[in-house]
Amino acid sequence: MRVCVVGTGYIGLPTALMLASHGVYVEAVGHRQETVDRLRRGDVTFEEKGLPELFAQARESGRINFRCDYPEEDFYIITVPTPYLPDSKKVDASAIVDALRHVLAHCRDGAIIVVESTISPGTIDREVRPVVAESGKHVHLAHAPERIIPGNMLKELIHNSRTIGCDDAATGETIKKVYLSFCQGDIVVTDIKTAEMTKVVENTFRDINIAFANELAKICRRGGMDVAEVIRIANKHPRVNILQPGPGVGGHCISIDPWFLVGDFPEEARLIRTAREINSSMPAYVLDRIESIMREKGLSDYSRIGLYGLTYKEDVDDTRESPTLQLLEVMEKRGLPAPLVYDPMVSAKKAARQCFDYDEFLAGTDMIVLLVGHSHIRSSLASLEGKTVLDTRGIVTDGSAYKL
Ligand code: SAJ
Repeated sequence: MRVCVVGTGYIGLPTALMLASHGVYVEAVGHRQETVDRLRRGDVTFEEKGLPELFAQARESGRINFRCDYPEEDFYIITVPTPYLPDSKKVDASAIVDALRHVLAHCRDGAIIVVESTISPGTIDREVRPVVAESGKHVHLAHAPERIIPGNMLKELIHNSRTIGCDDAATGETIKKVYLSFCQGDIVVTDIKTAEMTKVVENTFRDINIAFANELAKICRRGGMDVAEVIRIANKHPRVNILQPGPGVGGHCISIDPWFLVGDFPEEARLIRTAREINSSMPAYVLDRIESIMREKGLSDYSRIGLYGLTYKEDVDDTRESPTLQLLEVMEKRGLPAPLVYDPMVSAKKAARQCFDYDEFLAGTDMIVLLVGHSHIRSSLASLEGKTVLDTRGIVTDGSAYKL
């Protein structure tokens, strides 16, 4: 089997490596020469458990090649990013369309083109099919949305169930064979629009459930109750499973996909919009908490506040849509002095007053706001002794920290 994977980012790279280390010959097409050069040298471009080992295995197999140009193949998987348009909240499929034009210019007649990137229902019909028709090429389109969670991507690539949306059963079977090279989960074949909708619905489900937890945190704060204790007890009910409140929802998936439904169905998607608004309100809510704690403790110097964590969640290095970056934006908008920021997982400069040394960060702060529950802080809670701590992630359980 031979596959061309277009996109070498968070989804494309693990997928390409997984295919190559399971007997498939892979041509991986990257957008930027610099990234392709790094990948050719065997450099892992982002942190993910097991990725360096998988990379080494794939390279040893001799079945992976990184390049910027497009090869002539029969099977393509497109994994490029799909952000949303800030004004209309609709999906921006331009990167898919761009990749598709290149694929169409090089693919063999009858090729299968699978889009893995998340898109809103109807995107293939509206934006992809016309490009294919215009090219005059005969190809089979499919949508097989990825489902893997950063932090546990490789295990989930192998064990998660997958959805394949396509126009005919025979194409579905061919695609299934490719994914079966490594995937041990159930593979469901359906139509394209159902596959598009299912993916967005999965992330929207999680967004709504996190919003519920965040709303409960606000209600419990106002009513003088401990939200962690309320959730812990409620979750003992056999049909209740409340998620955890936090400083907001980040990442390139859950904080974006629900907007596709709001953009396309503004009249109907009311609960979905409200959930998004609740989750987006959390960074400002954290700032309100910081201010009230500062008043209570007689603290007034914002430049001696320390924000711990810049990534969107624990033990990853991805800062996209991160609640901490959103909080920094809110602080700037309110004209407050920039706080110190530290994240052991982030080596690039992302904030004005970012420390790259934990001790330096500790020395410069009176109050620390825990925004991400990295393993690093979970195993060094003793270092916070003597500081005023606001814990937005439920990490400190001995009662010594302020909570959300
Ligand atoms: N979060 C909370 N409370 C929780 C759970 C999460 O505040 O109880 C926050 C996280 O801190 C983070 C955000 O939500 O900021 C999202 O994190 P996540 O771990 O829930 O999910 P992602 O964005 O890393 O990955 C999601 C997954 N989708 C679902 O679980 C339905 C993953 O399976 C998808 O493949 C991925 O989106 C994607 O690429 O679409």
